[in-house]
This record gives sequence, structure tokens and C-alpha cells, in this order.
Amino acid sequence: MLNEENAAVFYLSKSNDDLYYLNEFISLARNAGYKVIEKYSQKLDKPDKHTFFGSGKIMEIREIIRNNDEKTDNYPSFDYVLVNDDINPLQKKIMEDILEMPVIDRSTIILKIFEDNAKSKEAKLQVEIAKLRYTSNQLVDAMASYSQVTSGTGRNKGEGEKAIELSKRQIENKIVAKKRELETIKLSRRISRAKRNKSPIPKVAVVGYTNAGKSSLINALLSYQHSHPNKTVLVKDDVFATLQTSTRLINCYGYPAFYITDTVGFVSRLPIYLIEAFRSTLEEIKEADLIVKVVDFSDSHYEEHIQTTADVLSQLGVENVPTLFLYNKYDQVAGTPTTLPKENELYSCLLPNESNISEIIKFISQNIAKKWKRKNIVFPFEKDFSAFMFDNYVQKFKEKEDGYHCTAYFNPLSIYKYDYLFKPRD
Ligand SMILES: Nc1nc2c(ncn2[C@@H]2O[C@H](COP(=O)(O)OP(=O)(O)OP(=O)(O)O)[C@@H](O)[C@H]2O)c(=O)[nH]1
Ligand SMILES: [Mg+2]
Repeated sequence: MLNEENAAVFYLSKSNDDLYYLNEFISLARNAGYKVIEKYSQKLDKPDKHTFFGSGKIMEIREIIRNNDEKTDNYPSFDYVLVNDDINPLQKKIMEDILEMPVIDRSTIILKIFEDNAKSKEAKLQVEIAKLRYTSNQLVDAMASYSQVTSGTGRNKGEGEKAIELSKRQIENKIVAKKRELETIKLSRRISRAKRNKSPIPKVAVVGYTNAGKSSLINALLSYQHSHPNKTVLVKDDVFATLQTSTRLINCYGYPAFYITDTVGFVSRLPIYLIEAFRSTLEEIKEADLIVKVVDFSDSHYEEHIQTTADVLSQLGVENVPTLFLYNKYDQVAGTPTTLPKENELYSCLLPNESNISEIIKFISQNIAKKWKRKNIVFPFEKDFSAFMFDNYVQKFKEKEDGYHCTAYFNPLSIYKYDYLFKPRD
């Protein structure tokens, strides 16, 4: 990234997972435009109400910053303090006063990346709502801190609180207005979504940790079609490249057609304001017949990423949807994994021109059809065989004199169209 700002990360060390969270944060910070050149931690179970770090530690940090000013080109100094946690406005103010340096917390970093990547009007509005919600919650914290600091000081207390309440009300009004604006934009999306929900065509949602290859999966499936009038989606080596839920129809010869929905990627401790702001777009995951979780298998923390994805889905209330795991970026994995994939898992590579897309589409199709009834039928030549293959999963077929002899899994929602197959022929 151009014009990176040098920064130091300070964090509370609470558990053995710290290193994972720290590295994730450093990567998020880099995406937000900060180059982390120093890391410092303090072992503390609970942040201090005023200084976040312990009072001794904050003075130590001040010393580090003072020494930092004397650094040379070979040992660059930093201009920002990043905190891998959320801090409230009072803590921020006290810390900035003591440290004489801007202090930036975790939610602000994530919100900044979302803001930078939001291109469509819908994504922009969702991010704006998340930011307003964040500010509003910060004001609630500020009010609580303010009451504590000023308790018993008489007249000023009421005035300060009134001012905060007024700002909070103004923010809430702005949120209502932005939500209204968002509703009008969402109308056409809602209509298409309602149409899809009524249609017998199965729905697949692609979810997973950010940058795992979710959008690459959609594009790989689109490119496998004989012709694909559908637009490809954005693929980028970047966190939160996709901020827009988009759905495409996949219609590959020999496999049942299905809708596939690309979604926003996840990270651990995704700020609740963002989940709330993006909730309606993420709701589509709940309506899916099948979820494909894409995992960056080349990342040493892939297991934590799987856990993060499970945590966010449970926050969204997604339950009981059959799930597949696509262990992606297999090309980057050194050696062969010692464990064989389970029935609902597949090792994959989604680089353009890779040849395993047929394996992926078969894997998805088999799982879409898992609960469909299997029947052996003879499909007459005079009927539309490609429409039949669009609706159902034809596992195998052979052309004979009287028609196509097939073993097919029937989609229960469209089987009524094929009654004639089960009636005795004249
Ligand atoms: N080496 C390798 N790179 C891959 C593979 N699949 C995807 N990528 C790359 O990984 C990066 C991220 O891919 P995307 O498809 O945009 O990932 P995403 O999960 O949609 O990411 P977000 O939308 O940001 O959450 C891109 O640079 C892809 O080219 C793969 O199988 N192998
Ligand atoms: Mg994407």
C-alpha cells in the first residue's frame, strides 16, 4: 500500500491465542494503511477504566514514544499507537493526552478498511450506518465515564450529559435516514431474492474468512459454463474486497442449475456494528440450501479461521444448513496433508485455468442432490433433456433406441413437471 504510516501496536496479553490475534491485527492494520514497526504487550486480564493499560505501563509506553522520537532512518520511528482492542472515548482521550500521539483502536481499523473498499451505494450506506452506530455506542460509553468522573459536581454534570444525549439523538436520526435510503436501494434486491426463494432452483451461499477465495469460487464456476452471460465478481488479494452480496446462476451442462451467493468475508471479533449493518445482506445465508465454507488451507491459522467463521455464523443465527468445506489454495500447501478429506470436504485450487473445477462442481451438485430421490428412468427424445438436466441431477445416462436411460436425482420442488416419466408409455 502506498503512503503507509508507521505505527506501533500495543495489546493486552490475555491468552495463548494472542499471537494469532496479533498477527491478524497487524495484517488488518496494513490493509488500513499502517505499517507496524513495533509491538508491545502487557499481561492484564481486564483493561484499566481510564488508561486502558495499567497506570505503570502507560508511563512506560510514554517513555517508549519519547525514545522513539530519536530514531534514525535505519530505525524508523512511529506516529500512531494502535490498540488491538476497542477503547472507549474517555480512555482514548486520556491515553492521547499522556502519550501525545493519536491512538487508534481495532474497530476503527476495520471500519476504515470497509470504508476504503465500499464502492457501491449500498455498501457505502451500510458502512456509514456501522460507523454511526459505533460513534453512538462510543457516546454511551462516554456518558457512563462522564457520569463517573463528574459525579457530585452539580450543574456541569447535567449540561455535559445533555450535550452527549443531544449528539446521540442526532446520530440516531441520521441512522434512521440512512436506513430509509438503504431500503429504497434494496428494493430491487429484495424482489430478486423473493423470486429466488419461490423458485425450485437450489441456493448455495459461499462464506468464509476474508481473502480465502470465495469470489474466486464464483468466477471459477461461471467460467466453467459453456457460455456465461453473468458478470464475474471482484477477486482481489485484499481483505474485505467483497462488500456486496451478489448472486449468480450457475448452469453447467450435466449438473443441476443453482444460485450461488458471494458474501462479505469474516475476521475474528468482527465489530458488532458491522454485523448489524450487513445483517440483511448476510441473511441470505440463512435461506440457503447449502453453505460452502471456503478455507485458505495455505494459511497456518486455517483452523482458527474455520472457528471464526463458525462464530460469526452463529452470531447471525445460521443453523442447520448443510455445509461443505472447500480447502482452497492447495497449490500453496507444502507436502500432502496427512488426513484424507471427509465426505463434506474437498481440497481445491481456484487459480484461473486450473482443471479441478469439474471436481468442485460435481462435489457441490452431489451435495445439493443428497436428499433428492434417486430414480432410474427413460427420458424420451421428444422432450427437452437439457431442461431436465437443469432441474435435476442426472448422475449418468446412456442414449438407447427408446430414449436416454438415466439414473437421476429428482428435485422434489420440480418433480411434478416430470409426471409423464412415471406413467406407463403407450
Ligand atoms: N495461490 C492461490 N491463490 C488463490 C486461490 N484462490 C484464490 N486465490 C487468490 O486469493 C486472493 C483472494 O481471492 P478472493 O476470491 O478475492 O477472496 P475472497 O474470499 O472473496 O476475499 P474477500 O472478498 O476479501 O473476503 C486473490 O488474489 C486470488 O487470486 C488458490 O487456489 N491459490
Ligand atoms: Mg470476495
